[in-house]
Amino acid sequence: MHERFMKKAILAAEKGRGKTFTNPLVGAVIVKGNQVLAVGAHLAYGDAHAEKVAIDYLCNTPEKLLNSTIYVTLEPCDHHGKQPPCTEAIIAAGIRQVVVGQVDPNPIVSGQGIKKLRDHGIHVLVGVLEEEVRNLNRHYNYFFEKKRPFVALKQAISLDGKLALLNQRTRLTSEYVVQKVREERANYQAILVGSQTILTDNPKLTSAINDFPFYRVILDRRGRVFEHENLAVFQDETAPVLIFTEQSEQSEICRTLPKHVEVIYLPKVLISEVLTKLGERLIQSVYVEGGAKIHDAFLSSACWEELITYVAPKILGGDSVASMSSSRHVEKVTELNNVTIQALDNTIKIVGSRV
Ligand code: AOF
Ligand code: ZN
Repeated sequence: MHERFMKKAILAAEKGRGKTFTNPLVGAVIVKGNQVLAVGAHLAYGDAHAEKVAIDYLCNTPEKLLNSTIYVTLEPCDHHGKQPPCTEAIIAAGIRQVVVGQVDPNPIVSGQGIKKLRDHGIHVLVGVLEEEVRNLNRHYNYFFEKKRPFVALKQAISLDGKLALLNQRTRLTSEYVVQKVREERANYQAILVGSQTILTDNPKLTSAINDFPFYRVILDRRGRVFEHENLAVFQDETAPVLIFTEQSEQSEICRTLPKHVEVIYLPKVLISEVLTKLGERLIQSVYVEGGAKIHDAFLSSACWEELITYVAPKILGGDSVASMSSSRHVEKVTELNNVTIQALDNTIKIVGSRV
């Protein structure tokens, strides 16, 4: 029975997908005598929390809330943020039982909400459909639990494991798959590429949905992109651009860069350092689009969780660019886990995790 109502809360939570960054997807369902009285969801960043939406739905018949049960996918908050604490709304409404999908790993909550409810004599049950509930906010959970952004590496390759012709923009997948990738980007808070990709492809790196904080990140040790002020990422101001470089002599160039571009100097552009800096900006997830050297750097750093590969029925051969290549010597095979395979148009999509 608990599972049935929690499933309904999960479905409600999905309504906010892509619109709540950096807040989680949350759904809530109020039940009394096995009957659903109200459903709520967190629909946009900064907006009302799911619990409050469901409670407010019954504002004209508050007596219905007395002795009811609220199912909520994430532990109710107990802090004053952009919204008032949901614990207080639950207590004031006279709700008798709270069924929670998962504890909120965000340190501003993490157990405080559950404690507050129990201190007020409310019965709290934790962990119903926990795995499904955790899947709603994979990146959010990862970020707060591991204290670094979730990283997915994405590549489109030919049948011979190549990425592109030498120094040429090379389209491997169909327009349909390109659109799917743009939609996939919308599940992440940042896209990351190397300077070679910027110089060869001149992409805008925008996502299909642009109404949430979204970053475009460029790793450019030698500061090569600064010599090309007409690049699409400089012209398109719809999302901030962060450029990581080892070139400290950028002050003159930085003055002439558009306002949406920020340069971050690191003595050495190490993947772990880059991720620390992105984490400090509360970026919970990064979609790494290559090219070959950037992917290889992530591979060797072990700072990644998922590899998404699109295999197109094309052959490049010759001196074309190999996927994930560098001069680094390797002696062991990296095997992926939890592999899923899907056919998209004439392309095969393979997703696997590092652990
Ligand atoms: C949400 N929606 O339905 C729930 C959240 O700044 P605030 O007040 O919006 O608080 C954001 C935090 O509140 C969020 O990171 C999470 O820890 C907690 N619960 N947040 O945006 C919700 N229940
Ligand atoms: Zn809340």
